[in-house]
Amino acid sequence: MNPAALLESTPVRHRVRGACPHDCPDTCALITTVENGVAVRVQGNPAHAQTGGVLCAKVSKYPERTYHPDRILTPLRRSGPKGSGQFTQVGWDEALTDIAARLAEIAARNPEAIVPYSYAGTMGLVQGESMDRRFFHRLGASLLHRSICAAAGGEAMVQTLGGKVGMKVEFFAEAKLILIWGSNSITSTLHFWRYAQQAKREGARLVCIDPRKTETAEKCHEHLQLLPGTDAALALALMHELIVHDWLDHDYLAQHTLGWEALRERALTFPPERAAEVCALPVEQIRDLARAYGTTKPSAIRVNYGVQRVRGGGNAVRAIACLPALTGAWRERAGGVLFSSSGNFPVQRGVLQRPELLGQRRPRTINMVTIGDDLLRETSEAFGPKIEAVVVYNSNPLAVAPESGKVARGFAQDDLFTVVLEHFQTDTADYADYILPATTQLEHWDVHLAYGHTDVLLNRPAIGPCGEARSNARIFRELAARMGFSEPCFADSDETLCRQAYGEKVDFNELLDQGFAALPIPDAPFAQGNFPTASGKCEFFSAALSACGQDALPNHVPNYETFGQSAAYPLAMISPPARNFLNSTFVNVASLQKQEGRPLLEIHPHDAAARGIADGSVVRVFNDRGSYLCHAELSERARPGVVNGLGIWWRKLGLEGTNVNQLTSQALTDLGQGPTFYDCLVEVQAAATPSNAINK
Ligand SMILES: Nc1nc2c(c(=O)[nH]1)N[C@H]1C(S)=C(S)[C@@H](COP(=O)(O)OP(=O)(O)OC[C@H]3O[C@@H](n4cnc5c(=O)[nH]c(N)nc54)[C@H](O)[C@@H]3O)O[C@H]1N2
Ligand SMILES: Nc1nc2c(c(=O)[nH]1)N[C@H]1C(S)=C(S)[C@@H](COP(=O)(O)OP(=O)(O)OC[C@H]3O[C@@H](n4cnc5c(=O)[nH]c(N)nc54)[C@H](O)[C@@H]3O)O[C@H]1N2
Ligand code: SF4
Ligand SMILES: [Mo]
Repeated sequence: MNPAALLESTPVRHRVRGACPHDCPDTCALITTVENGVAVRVQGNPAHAQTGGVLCAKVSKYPERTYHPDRILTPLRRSGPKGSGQFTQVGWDEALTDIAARLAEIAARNPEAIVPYSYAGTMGLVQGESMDRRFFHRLGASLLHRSICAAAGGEAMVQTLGGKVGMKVEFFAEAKLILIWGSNSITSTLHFWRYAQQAKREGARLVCIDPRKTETAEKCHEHLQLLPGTDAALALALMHELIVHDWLDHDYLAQHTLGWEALRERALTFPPERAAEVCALPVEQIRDLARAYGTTKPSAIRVNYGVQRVRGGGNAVRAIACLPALTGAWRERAGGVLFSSSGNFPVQRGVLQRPELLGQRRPRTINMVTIGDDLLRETSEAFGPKIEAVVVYNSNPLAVAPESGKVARGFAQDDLFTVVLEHFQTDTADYADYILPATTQLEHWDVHLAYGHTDVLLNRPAIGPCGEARSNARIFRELAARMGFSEPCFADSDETLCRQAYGEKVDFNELLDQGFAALPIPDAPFAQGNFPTASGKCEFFSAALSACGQDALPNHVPNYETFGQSAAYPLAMISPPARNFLNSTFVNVASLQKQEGRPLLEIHPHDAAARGIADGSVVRVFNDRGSYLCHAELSERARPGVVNGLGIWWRKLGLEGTNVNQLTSQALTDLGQGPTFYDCLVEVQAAATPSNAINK
């Protein structure tokens, strides 16, 4: 390592700059203090404006996670039945040779029977989307639609604004009105919340739109506690009011938008009274919000992932993304909307992932949301070959994918060959034939984009690998060698991959010197239009959507499982993130698990009373897909009719070895083929405490 780039370097102590790898919009810049080769402290880098020297509670615990006694430190081979979690240690050479032989045998018949399953356990471009993709492209394995988080909203932004682009997050601090729409920002994007707080101190009004009374909602001036999956109706009603009160920027509409007449007509079918009924909100609250949005400048919208995990999630995000063009909010840098900023990053994906290694082959694509069904499918013309092998990395599908009863049955098949690259023996790792120990962010190189700001970050390794852990990129490099893949790109080191990620587009020396580099993006990117759409305008009307048989205009698309329409399952369940976990990561870190307590379901006292459910008692939550046992928390955080099952606990820590995804559905969203985790009806009943209950 170049000592000049270290912050401090003495024989016993040095500090290394890095990046938080987690699936969080904030992508913080880290400083790790290392003493005698041991990482003793991880802090936020004060020199990085977005991080501001502050980390969340989770990543402040990084040394605890890294040196956790349960870390997997050697390769492991299954020694008991699938799912039993029994393994014996094996050497790297034996494990890699055997895995390569098993994959080669399947590939000789049909490589598409092999499925890579990965998501954003690390968001690093090197450990998440480089050598792994080269390996699977060369092999000809099935492709994966990495849809599990943001597919619907992402597609909506692409079809409306032309990409995952929008306001620069720092300018939320200057807004006078902020709509926090489907985001529990204090939990999920703390650094955005800091800007919102700054704005609040300077007199801005904060409005939260969320079915749950979150800690964020409590700190906003106003909370619209609508039913899940009704956001498009609300957005269209806001447009209705902007139109009838003429709170419109006619010049902006004429110059920089496409399809205004048609959208106008659509919005006029959504008077506030109609939205009030759909959303179950007081009509005055909708009118007041419209007035505030129409008359306050600058107005900014932070729309996040909560709105797009329902059938109509794509349409909802499209409707919301249209709003700033009606009022011309884009004219100012503190006006507009931000969903994700990831579309701004000039990542050289072709160079990193080498799709040309596919040659003439065009493998099928497996949607990670439907892995439950797909693992159980037989060979057919429509589906292609039965899945015979899954290589899992950066993900924990047993815990995070919907309808997990099916996911578990799929992974339990004896003739499925499963390899899991992991730090810990997760629910998924329990089903592996081989577990390979992966390095953490403190132990490897990587380079990052962000989806909540617009800086590139570099991560240097702070410490050597724990035990025999190897980086994902190294593991795939070594598997490639054993498969006889001889293309030169399979020799690229992790550091070389870091340099390739942005090529000449980002100054790598700047990254080496300060750990981050800002992208050159105008402060108010759409003040003069210039949207990255085909038309260069904000596309209310999307010809591309129309061409594939979709509604060309945003509309309210009711949930698959609509509230009030099932006598058997009268409650809507949402399952948003817990504050001290990051998806299913950190669930096994003792100090954080202690903060969260135990798996629980928030239920409104009225709904609980109607079912004879006492606070803290064990309840069964169920629907046709399955049943889940946890503790009830009587709480006004839940609105009547809606229960909240905070995620995402490891199944094996649940009362019956399941978690909330036992109940969620594999149905897909209107746009982008994303998941519908929050489109889920259930019933809840009091249950007896099972003998193996955790009581703490
Ligand atoms: N601490 C912590 N931080 C995280 C994560 C975590 O697990 N824990 N996960 C990370 C990941 S992967 C992501 S994608 C982001 C998620 O970032 P956000 O999208 O901001 O995620 P949430 O905190 O789930 O906020 C979603 C909110 O939407 C609400 N909601 C549910 N259904 C609806 C609906 O139909 N309409 C509206 N308006 N709101 C709805 C939920 O109650 C919840 O409060 O956060 C990241 N950050
Ligand atoms: N019910 C419900 N389900 C949900 C959601 C919800 O809100 N409700 N949210 C959904 C969302 S938004 C998302 S993004 C998904 C997230 O789903 P996943 O992407 O599967 O996220 P995690 O559960 O955090 O699992 C990531 C795993 O990667 C591992 N990992 C981390 N770094 C590395 C590395 O460098 N190498 C290797 N080999 N492994 C590593 C971690 O140890 C961890 O076990 O879950 C989805 N599931
Ligand atoms: S999880 Fe998010 S808030 Fe926490 S350190 Fe990482 S990027 Fe920052
Ligand atoms: Mo996510």
